[in-house]
Amino acid sequence: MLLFQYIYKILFLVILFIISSTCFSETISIKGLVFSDLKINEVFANQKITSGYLTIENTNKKDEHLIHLVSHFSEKTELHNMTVENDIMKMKHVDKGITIKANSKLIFRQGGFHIMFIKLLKPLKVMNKYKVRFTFQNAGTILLDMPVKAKINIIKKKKHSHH
Ligand SMILES: [Cu+2]
Repeated sequence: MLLFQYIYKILFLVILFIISSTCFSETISIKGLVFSDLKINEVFANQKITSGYLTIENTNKKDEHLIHLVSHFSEKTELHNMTVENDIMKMKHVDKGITIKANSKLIFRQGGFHIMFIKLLKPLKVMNKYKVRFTFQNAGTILLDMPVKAKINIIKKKKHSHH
């Protein structure tokens, strides 16, 4: 009897794990653009800023240009890039947008391109999804749900200085 209960519990956990992992690894394909690995970094206590990441694959035969971003949960949403100048990592606001060449991928990552959500207007909950409006030159406006993910590694990170 007890053994069965135990097996059921394990089975339940395995199913839960599969469901949650597939939920968070979804790929969205719109107008030849494939979006994956969407993520907003967890926000701690009184933090009023956070970053977002994703991968955009351009499967079209034409170059695409990501021009503009808007969200309802932050006063400003900007495209940023990290560059190294004289051995110092600097963050730059990419105000002219980013080109995603035909048949290539743009990967947002820590230490590279990222989305900066500035002056958060409400607390963001881990596991919840928040809408972000992406504007592309060819594909137009695309609304994406970006999930907030907990930071798993508690490795000391260099402070990402802001503005
Ligand atoms: Cu930034």
